[in-house]
Amino acid sequence: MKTERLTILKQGKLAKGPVVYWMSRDQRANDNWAFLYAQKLAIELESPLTVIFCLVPGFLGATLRQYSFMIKGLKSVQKELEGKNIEFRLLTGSPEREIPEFISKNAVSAVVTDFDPLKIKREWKKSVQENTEIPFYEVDAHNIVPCRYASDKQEWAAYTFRPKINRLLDEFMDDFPELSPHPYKRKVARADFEPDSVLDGLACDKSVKPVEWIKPGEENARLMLKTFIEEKLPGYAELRNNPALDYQSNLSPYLHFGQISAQRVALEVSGAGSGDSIKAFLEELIVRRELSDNFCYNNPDYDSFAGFPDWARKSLNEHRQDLRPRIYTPEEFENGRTHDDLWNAAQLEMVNRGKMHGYMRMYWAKKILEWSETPEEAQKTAIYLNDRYELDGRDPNGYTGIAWSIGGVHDRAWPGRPVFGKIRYMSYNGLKSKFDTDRYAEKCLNSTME
Ligand code: FAD
Ligand code: FO1
Repeated sequence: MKTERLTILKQGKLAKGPVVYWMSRDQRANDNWAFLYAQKLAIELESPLTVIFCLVPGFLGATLRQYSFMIKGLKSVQKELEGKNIEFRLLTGSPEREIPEFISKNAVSAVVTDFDPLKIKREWKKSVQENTEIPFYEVDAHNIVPCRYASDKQEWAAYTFRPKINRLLDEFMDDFPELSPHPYKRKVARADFEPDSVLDGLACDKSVKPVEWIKPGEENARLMLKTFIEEKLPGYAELRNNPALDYQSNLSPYLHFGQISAQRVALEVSGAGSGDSIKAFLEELIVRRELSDNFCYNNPDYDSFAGFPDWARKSLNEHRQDLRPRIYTPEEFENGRTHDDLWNAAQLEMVNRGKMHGYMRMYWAKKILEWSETPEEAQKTAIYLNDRYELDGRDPNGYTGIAWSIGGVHDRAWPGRPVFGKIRYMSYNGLKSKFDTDRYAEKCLNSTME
């Protein structure tokens, strides 16, 4: 593994027990640099290897829809590890308490965890670091070019970030070794878990039901990738921004939960050729996605108005008193009860399918800005609804996508207009000129969780 992926959070003193991989963002057995590093360490120390996942009830407002997808995915990880002599334990509670407790009860010799720029994750790690004595490592298993290495500051836009990524890409598109069967084993009772009983006992909002059209887990993620490459990739450049059609990969729920590696996706897609569609897809998968991690890692205000660039804050402030053509409450937004049939259709698609078409997400968020009292309230409503219904929510891509739409992050200033100021505007008629909006609305009205 390239050492640039590794950060030593704590030197510490080795103990005698197993090496632990504290899995959090990258919830997969294969193509996982953090997991591979933990195994390398365990083999060097001639120690057993244990994976722990700390299940946190009410994580950033997650509902049954997201927990069901995640926990069923974790079950498939546990099954895969049985054959490799690697223990998988599901802990439940706050990591600040559960992780140090597991470490001391099991005389854990060292801990490896995966990288995540979100504030809540960094707080967890800081607390664990302060309450344990053993070595604590972090490996960026999510980005192809490690986030901390790609750039040492918040990037202004995709055009400033792209050259830094492209210069390093070949070096970091190295192939993954296999996760081998582990030579050392602990004599402890197995700790199996049953997804349905874990979900029954989990305190979370169960009114947002799981969706059926997409199945969780590494195997299903690879199938979705295969289908995308074979059936949609050739048309991606031309049709990906047409919400009436379905030319996106549908990989974001898998990428969000780390059930597939973005590096694996990039390796397979690059292997399929080098045309415009491949370039367009890799731009989104690598530059746009890793730019989101760069934004969230370098800007602690990634989820608030303060995180917008100066020009955008100034412009939105100058237009605070502008008359809003409409004002909707969060409930009216949530129930898709606005005057705009296309906005309502997109909201229905998100509620029913857990995944709104990418092109409509921009329009959806921008209209929330136009129809809310203040930009702060708009951002709050957009984050709340996105994270409540989307399978890929609670993700750096989401905070960044909403900050781009409402606060001009990674975008430039546009000619001023009421309410928006210099924030890029999108119009209903603009959509009508771009794709068959009736067909899209029809698709959404017929959408179900199936
Ligand atoms: P594809 O077009 O197949 O793209 C493949 C992958 O590339 C995506 O899974 C994603 O990882 C990456 N990607 C594509 N577009 C973007 C983008 N604009 N920014 C960053 N990465 C991108 N994405 C999320 O993963 N979670 C979210 O919560 C989320 N919220 C968003 C909110 C708004 C307001 C906007 C404008 C965008 C949001 N996005 C979010 C980014 C993008 O819309 C989704 O990643 C994409 O639609 C996911 O569907 P897909 O995997 O089928 O996309
Ligand atoms: N990560 C955890 O380590 N433990 C959890 O219980 C957990 C729940 C969860 C629920 C919904 C969701 O969208 C994400 C969740 N995550 C959890 C975090 C996730 O693994 C990602 O790391 C971040 O959300 C994105 O960086």
